[in-house]
Amino acid sequence: MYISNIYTSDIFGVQNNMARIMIFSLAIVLGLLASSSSAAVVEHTFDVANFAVTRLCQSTTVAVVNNSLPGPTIHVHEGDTLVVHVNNKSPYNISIHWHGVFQLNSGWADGPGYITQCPIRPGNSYTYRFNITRQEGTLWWHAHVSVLRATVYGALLIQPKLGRNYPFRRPYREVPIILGEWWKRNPVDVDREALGTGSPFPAPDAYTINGQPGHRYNCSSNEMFRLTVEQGRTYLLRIINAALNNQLFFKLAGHRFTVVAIDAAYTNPYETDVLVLAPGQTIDVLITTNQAPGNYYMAASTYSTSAAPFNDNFTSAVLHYATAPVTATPQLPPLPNVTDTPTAHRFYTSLTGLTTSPFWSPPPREVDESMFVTVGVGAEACGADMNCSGSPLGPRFRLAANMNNVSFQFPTSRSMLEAFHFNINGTYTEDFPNRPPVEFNYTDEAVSRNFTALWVAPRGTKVKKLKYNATVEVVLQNTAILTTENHPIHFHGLNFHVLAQGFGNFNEGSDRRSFNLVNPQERNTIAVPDGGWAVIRFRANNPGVWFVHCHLDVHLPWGLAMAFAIENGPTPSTSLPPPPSDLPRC
Ligand SMILES: *[C@@H]1O[C@H](CO)[C@@H](O)[C@H](O)[C@H]1NC(C)=O
Ligand SMILES: *[C@@H]1O[C@H](CO)[C@@H](O)[C@H](O)[C@H]1NC(C)=O
Ligand SMILES: *[C@@H]1O[C@H](CO)[C@@H](O)[C@H](O)[C@H]1NC(C)=O
Ligand SMILES: *[C@@H]1O[C@H](CO)[C@@H](O)[C@H](O)[C@H]1NC(C)=O
Ligand SMILES: *[C@@H]1O[C@H](CO)[C@@H](O)[C@H](O)[C@H]1NC(C)=O
Ligand SMILES: *[C@@H]1O[C@H](CO)[C@@H](O)[C@H](O)[C@H]1NC(C)=O
Ligand SMILES: *[C@@H]1O[C@H](CO)[C@@H](O)[C@H](O)[C@H]1NC(C)=O
Ligand SMILES: *[C@@H]1O[C@H](CO)[C@@H](O)[C@H](O)[C@H]1NC(C)=O
Ligand SMILES: *[C@@H]1O[C@H](CO)[C@@H](O)[C@H](O)[C@H]1NC(C)=O
Ligand SMILES: *[C@@H]1O[C@H](CO)[C@@H](O)[C@H](O)[C@H]1NC(C)=O
Ligand SMILES: *[C@@H]1O[C@H](CO)[C@@H](O)[C@H](O)[C@H]1NC(C)=O
Ligand SMILES: *[C@@H]1O[C@H](CO)[C@@H](O)[C@H](O)[C@H]1NC(C)=O
Ligand SMILES: [Cu+2]
Repeated sequence: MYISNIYTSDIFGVQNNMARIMIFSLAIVLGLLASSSSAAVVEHTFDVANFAVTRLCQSTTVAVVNNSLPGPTIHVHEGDTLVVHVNNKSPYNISIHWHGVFQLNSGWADGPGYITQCPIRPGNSYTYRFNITRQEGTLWWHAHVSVLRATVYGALLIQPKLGRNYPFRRPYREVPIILGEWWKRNPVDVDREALGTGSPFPAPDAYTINGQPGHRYNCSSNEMFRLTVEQGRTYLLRIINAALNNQLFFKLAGHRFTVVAIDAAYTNPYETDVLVLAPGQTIDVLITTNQAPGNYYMAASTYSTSAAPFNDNFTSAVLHYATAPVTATPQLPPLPNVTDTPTAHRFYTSLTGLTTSPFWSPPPREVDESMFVTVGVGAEACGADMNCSGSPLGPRFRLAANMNNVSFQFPTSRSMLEAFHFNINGTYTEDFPNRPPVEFNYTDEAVSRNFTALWVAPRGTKVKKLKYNATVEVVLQNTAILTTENHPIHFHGLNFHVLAQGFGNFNEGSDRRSFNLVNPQERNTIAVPDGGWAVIRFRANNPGVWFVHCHLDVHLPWGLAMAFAIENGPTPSTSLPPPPSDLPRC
């Protein structure tokens, strides 16, 4: 009935550590390692190519890595160097982003197309080379050109270096759980059509867990991820939301979760029976297999705050106790309502950072740069070469999006990082504003409806330049223009602390008093509340150009993005080295 599949090999733990220890000992015997260092070079090859994937009884040719969906899971230890040779054997321009990796002094390996590199063209290769430092937990990798990340993605799991432990009880096994979306048509074609007609990106035909839809979709009952567990053990589930456009609730029948990390930053343990992840976010949870032997469904369903299309069914997988009959009907967890903002908000705001983590750094108390950034959708004239008959705004307009009334325009002639590093004019301008040009009641839908002049933001490729080590506070304020919506804003190259979140307009007087400067959560992607705001702080300690954008993929070509350009520090170790010689050029 169920297919116990490819993922078995990814459930690592004891065996994997044994292998590492053996390699480690061998290295000492060979005298290859200096006394205390256990850092390894982990090397992989990714072949990106079109491949016929069968889901929902239908075969669809899509780009994937190494003929698998999801692609290979990468295992590293903190302190390792990761080297990945990417060969583009697909017909598309691609690049790979290592989502959440700091890329300290290695911005050339970050991956977003036209930001830190030009795409790898078909037939070409590029080697990503970077260190994994001062972060542990679950991250992931995905394509960062067009919508290719719909099928080009996989897990990147970071364990403590040998000799160090997790700041929680040692799990018996670790299991990646990657949530995704599946279309019966190649997403690249779906995207071309949506962009060409100004229509919204259509809902996926299914959500998936580890690439499989589960039992709720037509013709998918054999396509299910199954995790076999032993009684009375602790498992670490490393959950990733790799979906393009949907936030997802996640539940597991009969079991509670203890959250121990988010976005590869440790949290204080937080007990809950429901999780919510915005696209781009990850959560590490412990579960204990202390229930009656049997089968239990895990399931993920939409959390939606907008009128955008979503799939109204849910994806499922089975947690199977080894001693129970495989045929026993699994229990289903009750899932929250699609619009259950109180449940999502409770989860998002209950997490706090673990100040005893070896990588904890307190949020900056003094702020050098203070920004107030509006985030939201808007409109744009339909292009002369387009037919916007599918646009919800009528044929003359299509949907767009902006930050502080600048709708981000990708450059085409070179990457922004090359322009920054080599001081070349004309690729971007340094005038991203600290505040929106017009102050209005940002979250009042009546104001937004009445003043249509607010809708259209000019396109621009603007950065905010930062001195090395500057401390920055950003109030992210959602707007009600056209519609309110929760936007998950992702920062490349940095984690930030989340000091506070709320609904309505940020209030300088009262909301500032609610800041958590003691143990705020640390993340790389913040789901800014629907019709609300979030305040974050970070230290600009990583030279380079760092993309900041909505991780709802559909909002990226619409322009919901900006970038920080962080200058070099005073020393070589605080400066960005020159690019590798194989960096793809335009
Ligand atoms: C991907 O496939 C290539 C070519 O078959 C192989 O050399 C490589 O080891 C594979 N990589 C991973 C991470 O499995
Ligand atoms: C990465 O780590 C290696 C080995 O420790 C070191 O030689 C190299 O300088 C590091 N690279 C960067 C960009 O920090
Ligand atoms: C979800 O799938 C189940 C099982 O196939 C089906 O009974 C149900 O009608 C579906 N719901 C929706 C909203 O499509
Ligand atoms: C599933 O199949 C049934 C029966 O063939 C059909 O009526 C229904 O519309 C299908 N649902 C979806 C979501 O395709
Ligand atoms: C979800 O909530 C909406 C708004 O409160 C309500 O209209 C709808 O009936 C609810 N759906 C379910 C399945 O409870
Ligand atoms: C735009 O597309 C619609 C639907 O495909 C079609 O009916 C219409 O004729 C097209 N308009 C133009 C100007 O091509
Ligand atoms: C770049 O632009 C600045 C400001 O307009 C100007 O001062 C500088 O000379 C230009 N540099 C080059 C290389 O053109
Ligand atoms: C903004 O609009 C909201 C919703 O209409 C209203 O409740 C609030 O009082 C307004 N705020 C200000 C400062 O006018
Ligand atoms: C919006 O326009 C309507 C009709 O002109 C008016 O009654 C209302 O006061 C306006 N609302 C705002 C917030 O300006
Ligand atoms: C955005 O800029 C345009 C062009 O300068 C202006 O017409 C519009 O009112 C601005 N909108 C906002 C919300 O500031
Ligand atoms: C950057 O800030 C950190 C933390 O305050 C400090 O330890 C470091 O010396 C600073 N570096 C420079 C180059 O200013
Ligand atoms: C692929 O990338 C190259 C280099 O940036 C660019 O010239 C070309 O137009 C791109 N092709 C497509 C189909 O986007
Ligand atoms: Cu968005």
